[in-house]
Amino acid sequence: MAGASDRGPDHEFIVIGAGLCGLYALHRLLETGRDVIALEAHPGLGGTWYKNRYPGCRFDSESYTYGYSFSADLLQEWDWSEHFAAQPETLRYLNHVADRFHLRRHIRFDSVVRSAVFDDHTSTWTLELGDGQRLTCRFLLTALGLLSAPMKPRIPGIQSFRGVSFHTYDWPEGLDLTGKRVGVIGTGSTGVQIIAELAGRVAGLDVFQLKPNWCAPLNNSPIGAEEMAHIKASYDEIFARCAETPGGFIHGPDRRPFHEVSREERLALWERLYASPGFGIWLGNFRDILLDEDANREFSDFVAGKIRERVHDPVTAEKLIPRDHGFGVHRVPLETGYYEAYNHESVRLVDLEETPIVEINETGVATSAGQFDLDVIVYATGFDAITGSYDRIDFRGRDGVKLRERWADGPTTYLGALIAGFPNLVMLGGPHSASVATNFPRAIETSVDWAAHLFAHVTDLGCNRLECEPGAEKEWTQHIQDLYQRQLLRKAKSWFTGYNPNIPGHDRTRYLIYTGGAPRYRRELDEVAGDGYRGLVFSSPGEVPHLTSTACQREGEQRMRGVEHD
Ligand code: NA7
Repeated sequence: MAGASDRGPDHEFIVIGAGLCGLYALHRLLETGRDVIALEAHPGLGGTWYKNRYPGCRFDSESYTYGYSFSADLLQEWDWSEHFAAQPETLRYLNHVADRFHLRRHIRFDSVVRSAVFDDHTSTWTLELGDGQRLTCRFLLTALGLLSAPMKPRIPGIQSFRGVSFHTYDWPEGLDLTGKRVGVIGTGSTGVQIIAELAGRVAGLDVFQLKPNWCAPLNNSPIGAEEMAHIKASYDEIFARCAETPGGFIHGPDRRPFHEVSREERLALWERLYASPGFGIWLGNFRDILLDEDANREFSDFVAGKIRERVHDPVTAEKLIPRDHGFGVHRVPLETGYYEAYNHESVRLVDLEETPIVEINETGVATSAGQFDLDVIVYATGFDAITGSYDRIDFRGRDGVKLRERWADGPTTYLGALIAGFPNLVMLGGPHSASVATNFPRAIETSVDWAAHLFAHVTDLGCNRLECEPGAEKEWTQHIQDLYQRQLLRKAKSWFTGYNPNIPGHDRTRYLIYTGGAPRYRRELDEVAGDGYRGLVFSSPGEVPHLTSTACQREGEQRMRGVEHD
């Protein structure tokens, strides 16, 4: 495939995606006078918040920790209405940001990227869009989202259903469920939010549960004018707090050794956390709960007790208590009235471990226990997490190497940002970065800022090509795997470990996320930058790219040293 024309590439930078991360990348690069556009697959911006429009969709990050931190004016002019805002408000916020910083005219909507091919001779990327158009750029940035490749289950007869059916990512606009018999398949964070919202509001709700998750109360509430004014006056402290916690939230772990704290004290803390807003129960709990089997079991028993208190029917309550993993080992869905949903007469829990789905037919779902006739089937079955959105684009690096094939057994990266053999491609919030297990905006600001500094360095050197060394990628990928070994989550079968029952080959651990915590991740990025971008090679087109030090890099460094000495 041809690369850039003699005039050079169409753009210096292309960002794929105009969600939370892509918007910030666009802003950051425009601010420094770069030539950049963003390509967005959908007709509107917002990514996750554009696509997830199901009833009950909302944050479980505190709203005021979720906004961008880069502009004091923006922080002061935006009011959040709830501690955990619902999707429409977040989407309004992102549109406000796009307008406020004049980003919209740099975004090309309805632009699905089908392939991205690197041309070794010109050091450019050529992108082919869904409509056949081609665009070239020097540097390609991916802001594809973590959960943007929806997965429906592989169930016989799924096409034959004559009612309305869809994945939660494609909730039909204006769908009225009044008087309908609805089936929800899947009880992850999404299913849990939908089930709580629909219970008692539809004629019948059948929940098809493969395995239960440990859920905990969101404890949401409105933010009044006075409280919002206080939040606005405290943003410096709020972001400083987020910067010091592993998850980038206001909740940080209690590092007291679990076994040295009395049972009474533990229970008092847990009661308080259960009644408190947000992820405190997961991320503000004893750190040992995520590391030590005994501590985890004791806390899981506490939460099981809460489920038994909240669900009236004891048989249903037992079915809602996970047996295969402890609390916090999977991503914890936060809920508002989820367990009480099962106290409605019109809600039935179908335990698929006991009575598996046999087929989907014209009128509904057939399990080994019988037929469930439905008007609507909602597939809340999750995503091909993190790498799925990469697999859906045909990325080809040096020598035509296909990323999809390189990553067949799991991703290999350097710093969660670079891939050996894929020059001039920088992933923002990609696999192996901290953004996956962190309050997303806090993490992507780190990734985007780091990339912006990297590009400034490339310009200062006078080079226009960057690439990571295979050895650096190997080391980082091993580091990611080692970090998992300390945590109980290494045993989990959830999207945190790349497990997905609907994707062939994803039935074993794939190491997808940086589990060392956001502060450590930032330190590691800073150290690499401080070391003159250790593990990266900078060059110009025409130079042999796999030398550890190229003429361009040597001359640039000498020049920069000269500048420093002047
Ligand atoms: P998740 O958390 O991946 O949940 C998917 C759910 O669907 C989960 O309960 C799965 O059960 C279930 N599932 C998957 N395949 C099937 C089949 N074939 N049959 C029945 N049930 C199935 O996705 P969500 O959309 O809920 O949440 C994604 C993230 O969005 C969330 O973590 C937040 O960060 C935002 P399993 O757990 O595998 O037993």
